[in-house]
Amino acid sequence: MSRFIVVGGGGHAKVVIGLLHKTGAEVLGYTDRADRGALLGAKYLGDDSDLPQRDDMSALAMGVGKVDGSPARRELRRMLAATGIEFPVIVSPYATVNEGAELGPGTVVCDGAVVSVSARVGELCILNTNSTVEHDCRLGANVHVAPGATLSGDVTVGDDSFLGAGCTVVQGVTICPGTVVGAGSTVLADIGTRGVYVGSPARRVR
Ligand code: JB3
Repeated sequence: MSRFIVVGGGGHAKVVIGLLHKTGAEVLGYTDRADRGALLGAKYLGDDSDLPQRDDMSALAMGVGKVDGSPARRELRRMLAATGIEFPVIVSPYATVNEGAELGPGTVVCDGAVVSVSARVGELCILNTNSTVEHDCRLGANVHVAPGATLSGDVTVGDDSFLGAGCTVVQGVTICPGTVVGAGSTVLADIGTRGVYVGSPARRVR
């Protein structure tokens, strides 16, 4: 059984801890900048600085979430890679991952999420509750598909993008890295300039 330490102690960390419990993994605790109390029974272990010296863990999980187009999580993972400990894929037993789908290291697939046939998802992505990544989608690294968001077939999403809760991206659209799509928006055309896009059809607002 893998013995995880979760990096981060907020709401997303709690989701990840809950998923790990459901998969039967052991959670030794979490690291953060300050003690945020027990998270579903997982205790605070201090900050990240001790992680390279710890010999009691076999896996790390990224518990720091994202609601922006920032690469910060990827940079954090690169720093922690110095520990030599990997970030395995974490898939809820209540998610559906179909034939030919690929998930990169550290990607988290939450309850009710669907990854359709031959979709390729990069490292450190969050496929949040009830999100859908349809057939042949291509997601880069560190993409957050928020709860209820739907990517139709053949959608491409660049690194570090954030697709807000309940948004829809129609088939074949390509979204450039670092893009933020607002909750409930509908993306009908390619997005080639990073920024924040809102509305139906989604338009750049900054
Ligand atoms: O939208 C949904 C469903 N979930 C959101 C999630 C994806 O992102 C959620 O609502 C939040 O918007 C966000 O969750 P997160 O990241 O848990 O939010 P927050 O409460 O801000 O917790 C982040 C925690 O990570 C804070 O306690 C930070 O101190 C901690 N943190 C930040 N950088 C870090 C680091 N912890 C460690 N160990 N190392 C870091 O470098």
